[in-house]
Amino acid sequence: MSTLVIAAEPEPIMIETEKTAVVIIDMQRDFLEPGGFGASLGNDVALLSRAVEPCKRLLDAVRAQGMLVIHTREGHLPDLSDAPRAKVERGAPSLRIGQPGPMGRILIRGEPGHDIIPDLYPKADEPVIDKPGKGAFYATELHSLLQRHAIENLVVCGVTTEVCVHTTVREANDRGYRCLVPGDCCGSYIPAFHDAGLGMIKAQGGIFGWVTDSAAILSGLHR
Ligand code: C5J
Repeated sequence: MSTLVIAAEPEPIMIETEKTAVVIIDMQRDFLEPGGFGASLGNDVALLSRAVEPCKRLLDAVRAQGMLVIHTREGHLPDLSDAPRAKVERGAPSLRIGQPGPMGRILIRGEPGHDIIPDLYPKADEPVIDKPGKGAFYATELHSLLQRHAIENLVVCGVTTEVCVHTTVREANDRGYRCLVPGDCCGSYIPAFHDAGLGMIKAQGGIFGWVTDSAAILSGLHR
């Protein structure tokens, strides 16, 4: 087991690699690729794709250490039985969950847009958590999976910073996990929300967790 000290805000954090999992939130084609759901809503997907290279470097490094890597995907069953009406009935009718989009039915499991982008594709032995909500703990097996691996710390990255990353960090914090968020491995369509989201995590002595960047984690791993 290696113990790492990672430079972070509001203060450095010490983590043991065997008790730490990397959770990559929703790096799905529909959110990140031109022609996907995010782009069809008028968003500039380049703002999210900036996070891909840092995530890749982080993934390569933590995989080399044998650390647990978990991927998540936001999406629903084809019959929408796991999608609350209040969620489905939001936004322009033609762009709602389940409607045909540029990459298949929007946010439906098994559709091309629901899949993870090729650059960050999960390895065969890496768990993929399909989640119907914004948070990765709601209605999923994530907590029991982490408990089985005796995980105490999470490195949480992915998209979008203020929605699914933030919700997951809040859920994890309430369940007793220490969360470290590398800001350059996260992205938002709204830069001010990205900055505010990271600011909220580290404020008040790290009320939800710690904020760092991929370089600091890599340097902690290689020290
Ligand atoms: C995620 C969303 N993944 N913004 N979803 O953040 O709806």
